[in-house]
Amino acid sequence: MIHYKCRQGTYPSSNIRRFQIPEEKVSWKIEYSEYKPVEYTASNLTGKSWADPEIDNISFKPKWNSIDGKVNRRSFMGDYVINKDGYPLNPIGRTGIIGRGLLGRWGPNHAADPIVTRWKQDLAGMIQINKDTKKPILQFVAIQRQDSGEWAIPGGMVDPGETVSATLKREFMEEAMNFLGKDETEKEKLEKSMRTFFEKGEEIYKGYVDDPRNTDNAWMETVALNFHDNNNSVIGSITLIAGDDARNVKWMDIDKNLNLYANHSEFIRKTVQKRDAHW
Ligand code: RP5
Ligand code: MG
Ligand code: MG
Repeated sequence: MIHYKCRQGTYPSSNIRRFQIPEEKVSWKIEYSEYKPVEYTASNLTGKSWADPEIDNISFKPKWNSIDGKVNRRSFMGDYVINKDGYPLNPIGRTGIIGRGLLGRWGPNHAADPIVTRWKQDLAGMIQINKDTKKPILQFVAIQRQDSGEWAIPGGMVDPGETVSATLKREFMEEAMNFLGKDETEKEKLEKSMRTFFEKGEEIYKGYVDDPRNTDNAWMETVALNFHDNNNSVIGSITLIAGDDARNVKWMDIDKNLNLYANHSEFIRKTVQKRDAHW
């Protein structure tokens, strides 16, 4: 695997330019003495409960490559390297930025991505077949991200001590159902109605995410699961409402022209293969 999105131009929500790295120099194994990445850690990380302190803070004693109390510092990519200055190194290679950028954790930042799908139907309830591929068209619940304006899977960070399956359901309800904007009674009702549906997910992807926020020392990893509403009875019949860090939400038709945040299109393609849908 190689990363692209986290090597492009300006770092998100900043005017920091990434050091431009030719593809053949991405790997740490390749000597690159001209490499002079810019250091950037967003100032609003300081003091946040979800963020680590600076590496040289004497009270910070991270257990790299381990479950560190409630924080998972293990990588799906195998053990990552800690450089001579004590900084974890991105398992894919150079990104043109050192520090943490916008990410809270040094090393892996774990997320979960719920890929909620259904078959596209017409008003009469007939499943839509693509004329060329003769395969049924799959739709997934996509959100438009507040930060970049790109469409994406409604994923989010795994909170300390939280299970991945809890994150998948929570993030979906927050971003695609505006859970946080509801009162306690509504929240309870919604949570209950989603419980069974979110019990039977199928794993699609586990590993590194080519997220535009990645740096040489901090990066995103995810577990993506597919929850398929085969007869449009659970999610298919519920009104989607954008919430939290989503500015829009919709059922998006899937085909090979998808252009999503980070490498989310790749996760969707894998879902299509699994369901033998149109691409
Ligand atoms: C991506 O960022 C993951 O795949 C997930 O969709 C998302 C998590 O970050 P936030 O949505 O919380 O910003 O790398
Ligand atoms: Mg979220
Ligand atoms: Mg999110």
